[in-house]
Amino acid sequence: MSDARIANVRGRRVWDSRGRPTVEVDVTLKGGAFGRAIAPAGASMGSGEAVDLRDGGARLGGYDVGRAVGAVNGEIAAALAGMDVADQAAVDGAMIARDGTANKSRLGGNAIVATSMAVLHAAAAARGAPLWRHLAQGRKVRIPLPEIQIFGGGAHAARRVDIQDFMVMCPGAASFAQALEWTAEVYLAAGAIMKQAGKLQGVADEGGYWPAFRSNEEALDTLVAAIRKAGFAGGGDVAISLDVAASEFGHGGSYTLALDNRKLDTGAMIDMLGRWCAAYPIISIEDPVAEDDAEGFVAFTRAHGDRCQVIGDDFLVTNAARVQKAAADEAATAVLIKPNQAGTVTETRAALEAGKALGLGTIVSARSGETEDTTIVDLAVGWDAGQLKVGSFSRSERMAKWNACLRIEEMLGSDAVFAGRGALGFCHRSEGTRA
Ligand code: 2PG
Ligand code: MG
Repeated sequence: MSDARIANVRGRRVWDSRGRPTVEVDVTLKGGAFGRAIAPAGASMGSGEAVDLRDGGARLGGYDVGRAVGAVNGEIAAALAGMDVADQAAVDGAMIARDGTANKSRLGGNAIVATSMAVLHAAAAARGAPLWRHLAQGRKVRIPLPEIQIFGGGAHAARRVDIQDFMVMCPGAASFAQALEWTAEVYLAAGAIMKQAGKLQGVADEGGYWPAFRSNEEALDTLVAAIRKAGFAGGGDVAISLDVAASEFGHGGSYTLALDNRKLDTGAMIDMLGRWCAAYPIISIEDPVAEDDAEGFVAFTRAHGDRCQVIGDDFLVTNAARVQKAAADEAATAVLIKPNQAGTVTETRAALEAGKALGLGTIVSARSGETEDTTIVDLAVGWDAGQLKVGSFSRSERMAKWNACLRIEEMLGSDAVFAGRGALGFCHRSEGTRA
């Protein structure tokens, strides 16, 4: 292995899939190895997330990252100079200490996460290994079950519908490649249905069709129709997954479904989602209630967690302590893992390992603001997360990630094990579905 001490850290402004500025970081090691990563950005964010540093003001909608890039090239570069990238925890710890805030708001979650991931890439490069293999360290890993959006909504589509992500999962597929092919058929069929109905109006932030629906249920009905049209009966091989992202339209136990013109309390919200679970082939629901509704999470998981995966996203914000508490309270059966919610690779991994150790499903996830950076795919495979959420099946910031995972599956050849149905997290271990 070449000299793995950091010679140079360089940040720059690049642009994300919403046309907004974001932070890219290059890390060069003394031995010449190189790593690069770009910070993604969320739109529907948990209040407990690491906070991005943005310039504010009128220019570029306030989204510019001049100060965050300055932090990379100034304080962060100085703090990391000479450090060994083989010790990711020490590098991340140095940035956390230098930042000095609980939410990384001084140097910026965007500056810190891009640097942390660039350091990880440099460490893999120094060992001459693909990142996923570097992370697997010889352990057996699975190719994740993908969760793929067909209709966008919520904060990603000007709140045209309340529910944020209408997705499909293909637990019956034999491989990642087959899951993508089946999803492509569903995406195609959904587009044809929207066109025929005169409702094809482009795509939302993550590439799912723009949700020109009269009700949230109409979106579900259309998704079922698309699954059928694509040749799948629905429920077995191809099923539905939702990200309700309920923190966007509810707090204090009160939920306002603007499209349906309904106000619901927590109990009514859980009942409505329960009716959907009975009427539609839904196998996974993310953030069914708001991040401040811990009792709602417990009640929903108790009612439906035996047949529907219950994912905490805004609720758990990739935080190991919150994951541990949620597992102890049986407030979720799975945890979404987003590196920029935690802010460093080390903390992201801690949240994922906490989830796995406690029998929760783990889903590595992109953000609604993305780039060509495919680091999360390596994390999902190398850490054996079992599930991967990247957005829809269009737009190259999404397809770059699906395609990266296809290449890993091909590289593994006959050693590739597709996580499939077994990766889903449920309440009861009796099916042996949780590894
Ligand atoms: C989510 C993500 C991705 P955002 O809520 O899970 O769909 O959205 O990045 O806007 O938080
Ligand atoms: Mg979410």
